[in-house]
Amino acid sequence: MTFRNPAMKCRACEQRASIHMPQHKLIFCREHFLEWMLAQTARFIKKYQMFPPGARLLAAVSGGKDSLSLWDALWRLGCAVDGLYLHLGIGGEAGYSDASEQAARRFAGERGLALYVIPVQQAYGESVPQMAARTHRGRLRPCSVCGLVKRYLMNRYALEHGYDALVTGHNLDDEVGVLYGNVLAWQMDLLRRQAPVLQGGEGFVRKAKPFCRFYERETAAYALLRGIDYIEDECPFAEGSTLLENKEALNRLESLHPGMKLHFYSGFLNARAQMFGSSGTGLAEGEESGGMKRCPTCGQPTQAAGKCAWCKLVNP
Ligand code: Q46
Ligand code: ZN
Ligand code: ZN
Repeated sequence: MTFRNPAMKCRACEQRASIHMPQHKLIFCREHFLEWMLAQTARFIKKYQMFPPGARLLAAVSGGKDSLSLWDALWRLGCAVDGLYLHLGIGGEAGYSDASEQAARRFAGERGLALYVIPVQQAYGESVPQMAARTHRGRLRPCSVCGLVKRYLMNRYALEHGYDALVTGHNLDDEVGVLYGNVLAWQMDLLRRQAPVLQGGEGFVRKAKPFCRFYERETAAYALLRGIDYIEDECPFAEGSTLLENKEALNRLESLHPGMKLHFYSGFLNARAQMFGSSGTGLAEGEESGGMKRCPTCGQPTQAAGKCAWCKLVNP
């Protein structure tokens, strides 16, 4: 992941380089790379007006390199940021959920940060794979049920505990992978909602992605060079997903044209400013369709009248 060629010198201090980023034409030692990542994170937060100084933030933590690196960076930038981990009950050979919870707990413990854990099976009677197996929605696509569970529980937790914004560790590879899929299918409603920050309101917490312009390689290097002990295993359900296929296709293009992923994303943000009037801010889910209704069971927003998708899932 890191670049160690004794002939390569850091651009800032002439010490031995640790990382080469041809897409930015930058070469840095460990210290200057970590400094650059923090400065860039602060710049993106400001540029896209993600949240004001002093905002109370909740980081969605998975135990992986992106979310732990983001939590670390925001903490070092002086943000007030707690963590939320959802134990989804995903097993696999490596006991994915147990191992990732341990990584998140270790990280928080080492830094004295507050981490809240929601054990889904204990709290709602079923793990996410069990919910998926029981329902038509999830039988072939567990990620669809998992996405619903994560969106609902994180949003609700953040609102009920008075956080100003929920921050997630999505990186550039995630963003362009989703963007590519949405463009291929011309999903205009999803394109409208894909932005570095989604404004809150009407039962939705504000959501921000401060790492959305970092390559996955950069967030991995941040975790490695910072000594963050993250879980390397991917969720067993991620294998074979369309998102992974999209990412691989884009990686092939990137290897031919360094910087291509960043151009694709920043070009999209410019185009979205022309199409929707804002480059960096998207509307909360459902807002563009003319307001939301309230779920009669849990009070959370829902597009259709009657029970929300979460209540239908856990209480059919
Ligand atoms: S955790 Fe859940 Fe992901 Fe696993 S089941 Fe799919 S959505 S892949 S980010
Ligand atoms: Zn240096
Ligand atoms: Zn509901």
